[in-house]
Amino acid sequence: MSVSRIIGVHARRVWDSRGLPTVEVEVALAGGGRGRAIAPAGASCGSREAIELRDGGAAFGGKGVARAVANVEAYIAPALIGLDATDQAAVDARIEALDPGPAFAALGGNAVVATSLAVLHAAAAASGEPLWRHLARSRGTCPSLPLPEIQIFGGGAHAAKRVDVQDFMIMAPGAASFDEAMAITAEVYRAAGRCMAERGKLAGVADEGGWWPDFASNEDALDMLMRAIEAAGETPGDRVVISLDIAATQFRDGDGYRLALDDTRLDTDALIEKLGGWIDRYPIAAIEDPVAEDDDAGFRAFARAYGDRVQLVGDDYLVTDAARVAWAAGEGACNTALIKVNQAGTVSRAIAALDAAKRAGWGTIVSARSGESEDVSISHLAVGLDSGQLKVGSFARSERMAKWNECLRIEEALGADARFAAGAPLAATWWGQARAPIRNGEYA
Ligand code: 2PG
Ligand code: MG
Repeated sequence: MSVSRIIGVHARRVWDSRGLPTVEVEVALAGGGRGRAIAPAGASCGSREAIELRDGGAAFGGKGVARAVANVEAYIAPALIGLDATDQAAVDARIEALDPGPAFAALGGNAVVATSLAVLHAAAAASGEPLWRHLARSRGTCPSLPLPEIQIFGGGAHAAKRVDVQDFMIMAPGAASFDEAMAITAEVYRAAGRCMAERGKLAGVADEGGWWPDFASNEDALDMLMRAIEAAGETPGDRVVISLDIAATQFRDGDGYRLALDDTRLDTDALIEKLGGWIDRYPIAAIEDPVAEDDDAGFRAFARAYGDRVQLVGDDYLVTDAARVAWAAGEGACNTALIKVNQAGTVSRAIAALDAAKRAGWGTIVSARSGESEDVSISHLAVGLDSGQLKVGSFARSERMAKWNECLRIEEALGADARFAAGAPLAATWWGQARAPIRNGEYA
């Protein structure tokens, strides 16, 4: 314990990929080990997430983090000094005891997540191992490289709601390695840029690095994605499949949904029918938050209709909460959990949610937020926790590429022991099923 005893916790304000303030925490251990982490930030947030503490007022659009930084220094640091960094559960329990509400509204979820992750990094440093190996060894799991889920077009809250769907993504479950999945995605991403340029629609990128969505309709974006996959020399539905984050909470309208781009209002059944039409028409293997976070009946109905054909991913719906995951499993409302540490607040709570999903036989996808930084913790979490899948945003901007590139380093370090997407057998199954309805050339 003595080398891994926490002797210092320090917070500072740094800046994220949207140019907004965020919290960085450094943890120092008696044996010289150090850990550092930066809080990410969402734009389309679930209402049950850990709450980001922001200063309000005029500066930085009210997004200052002076109070969150001060909370680390004044309350969290003194409570953690002397604790053993390798006992993450005890560290996180001590933080929870300071702010026993479910959402860390007093301390700030941003203060908490940066601290909890920094302690994890420090513990890995004390053990002399990279974080992914430390996690895998201490939990007795076999590390695996995740199947990447990568955004090609941004949308929704990440692109001024220029298109309703938030993330138009691809996965390459037909790749033989993480490295090959990156290479395939690189070609599709660049081809998408060329296709947009040919149409005179190339206009930079959205918040997560996906091409800016200048489309006439949501289907127009899907057709363009199909074209990009083909222009990259791939057959849609063969090595490459489509995945969507609908983020439907963002366009909830009373008890229905308003699709601004299509200028239509749909009830839950009509929205599900519309998405079902897309599943029939395009090689879609995963759909996240197809209905809003408060639409329990909608989640169950979607699961009944399409849960055996696509991954049904809960993000805003499950908010990385173990109890909600277990409850939703009982309801048959999802089959995959998105895991975002800052939704939960602490590393321990996030891992509990991941474990609950695995116990339910679900898939798990470790995920970044739309506001990110150079922090690569999630790459290590995905490998070390054998999540099976990793969602980071697009194939541009260094806050995204840092995480993909870290996975490449880990794959190389594992060498012959590297297993790719081994924890994602469900995704492979869904991919197989998604292939059946593909009819090439049937899209516009
Ligand atoms: C999501 C994430 C990442 P945000 O909805 O899955 O795409 O977005 O961080 O804005 O919640
Ligand atoms: Mg989402």
